[in-house]
Amino acid sequence: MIYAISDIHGEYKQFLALLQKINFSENDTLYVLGDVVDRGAEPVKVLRYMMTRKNIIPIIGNHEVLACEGLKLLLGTITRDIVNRFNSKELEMMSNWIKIGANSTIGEFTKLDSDERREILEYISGFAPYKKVSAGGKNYLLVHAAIKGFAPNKPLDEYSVDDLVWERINYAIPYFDDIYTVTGHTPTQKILDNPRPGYVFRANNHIAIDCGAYIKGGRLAAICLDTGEEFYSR
Ligand SMILES: [Mn+2]
Repeated sequence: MIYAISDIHGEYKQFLALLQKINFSENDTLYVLGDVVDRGAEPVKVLRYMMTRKNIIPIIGNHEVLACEGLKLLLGTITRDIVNRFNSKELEMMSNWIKIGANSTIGEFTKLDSDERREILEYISGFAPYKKVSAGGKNYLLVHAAIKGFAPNKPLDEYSVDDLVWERINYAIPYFDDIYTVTGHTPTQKILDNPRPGYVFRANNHIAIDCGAYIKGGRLAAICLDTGEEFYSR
């Protein structure tokens, strides 16, 4: 079976609980739609688990875009006065990243030895911008946030990563007639007039699967792309 989950945000225990609920095995494929890192307590633990599974395919989120830049600055020896080595552009970048929850990622990352840090950074740098998947007779586009500046005839490869990870999507307008767009980025608790906040939201060929794992009372969700079935960590 093929599954998609999104916005794990360091919630390692919920991630393992959800894998157990879907009986995730070597014969399955799991797409992770970005924002693995930041906010929750154990983002690096989640990454290290993902790195051991070839059938887990990561797609980049806005938090990984910032992590790729920020973690690069933390590859060398970590000293108390490390911030003094940053130029003003780097300081601004780090401060923006910390504002959206980077502390847990930085905390775990800086405890690793330098080889492990390099491996983690290399892994995150390889996250795909999007994936197209067919399952159960349906076509899916898996992307973290939205398609900024969407034009029906523009090839997906012509959008930048930033076009795909930051924008708030408009669920009222479908992108495609024959492709379901599966996204995370916006917890379904924050979708206006959503009858089922905190659960998978479907409208107009959109499927929103970020159910706010890091939010109090939220959860991590998986959908099976073959059957449409939903699974929750709690
Ligand atoms: Mn996001």
